[in-house]
Amino acid sequence: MPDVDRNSEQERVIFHVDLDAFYVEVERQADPALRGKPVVIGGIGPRGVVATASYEARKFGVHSAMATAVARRLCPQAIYMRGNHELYREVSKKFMNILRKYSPIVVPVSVDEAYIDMTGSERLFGEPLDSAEIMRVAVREKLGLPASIGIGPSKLVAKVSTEHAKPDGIFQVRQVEAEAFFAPQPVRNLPGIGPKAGEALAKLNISTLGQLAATPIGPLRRVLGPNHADYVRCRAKAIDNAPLREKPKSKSISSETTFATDVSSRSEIEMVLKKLCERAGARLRKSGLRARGASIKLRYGDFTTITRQRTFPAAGDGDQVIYDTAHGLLVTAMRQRGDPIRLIGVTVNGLGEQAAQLSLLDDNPMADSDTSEAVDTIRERYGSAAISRGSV
Ligand code: DCP
Ligand code: MG
Repeated sequence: MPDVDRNSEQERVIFHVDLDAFYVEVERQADPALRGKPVVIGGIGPRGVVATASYEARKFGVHSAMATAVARRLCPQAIYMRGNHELYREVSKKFMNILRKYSPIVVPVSVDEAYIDMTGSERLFGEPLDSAEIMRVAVREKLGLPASIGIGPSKLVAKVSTEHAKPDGIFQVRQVEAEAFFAPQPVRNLPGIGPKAGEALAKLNISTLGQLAATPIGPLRRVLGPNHADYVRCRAKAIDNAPLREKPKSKSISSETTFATDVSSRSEIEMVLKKLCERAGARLRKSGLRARGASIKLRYGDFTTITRQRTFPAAGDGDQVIYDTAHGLLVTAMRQRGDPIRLIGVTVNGLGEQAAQLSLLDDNPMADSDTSEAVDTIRERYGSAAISRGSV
């Protein structure tokens, strides 16, 4: 992998913009009484999961993806509320449109996060630190929301910079200083290094990005995989030549797990299924998309694998509709074959921003199989008397 050519054209100027405590700040716009207080948004039932927490609640250790029950122990004084995802999607669109006033190249990466190519924009908006401040003020004035901006010569450096800008700030790192800026940081700060890779690297006594960058490729290939190792080590040196263009949107989101030993207890399988549904649901909502349906995958002890798919009654992004659908499929599959299960997975699919509402009364009827599946789902939820098809 070549080093960055410092004599090549002008260094790119990439902004990574990320709203602070997005769901919370949107709720605070609607209800100013929530300002300055610890607020937690997410599932509020006994098995709910935290979507996000205000910075006041984060001081107590509350964070995204934590069980709400744990959050309640850490920060009982916080205000707990369910989110309004429809509203967040609307605000997200407005946010992206504000960013588009500053550059033709704006690449949204999640509901509240985008990369912007600001290369060559100095004549229009001034030096990067100044244009970033103009942008932050615009977001604050038009939406009332605090934003943080990381500035770098690549998406990677800009994204890592944002973490240092948060909350409500700007942080710039230039290419000449990027490797030194990365070196002391924990490996987990590198986007793409999750808990598993973090643990694997810890076994090699690698805890910082500087150590990772200096490790011979052989041992790294063993723990990170032959293809991934070179890529990760390059990024640890803050080298990233990836173009800004949007990567093709994935049409599905999956989450699966392999049991330590094959399991046949229905309640145990249901518990895991619930977790997988919540995980897929959180990723779905974070992406700002809705799904049209879900599928489950079951692998038995003898490695035979089945998948079962069903369409939702209406496009959705809630844990409940995902779980209800996946659970219905599981029950049917287990009735057909009760053997111990080795692996279980959940996929939400048919993702889209405007995923159309499936309506049984639609003038323009959907494919019959979709109708049947939607009817099946409603029957399962409300009993078979709840719905019957017009022609029956
Ligand atoms: N989100 C979610 N589940 C997660 C992570 C995020 O539902 N596991 C939602 C809630 C967040 C929003 O996506 O408000 C944006 O995610 P961020 O990671 O940007 O988190 P925040 O904007 O809340 O906080 P910050 O960016 O200040 O760290
Ligand atoms: Mg955010």
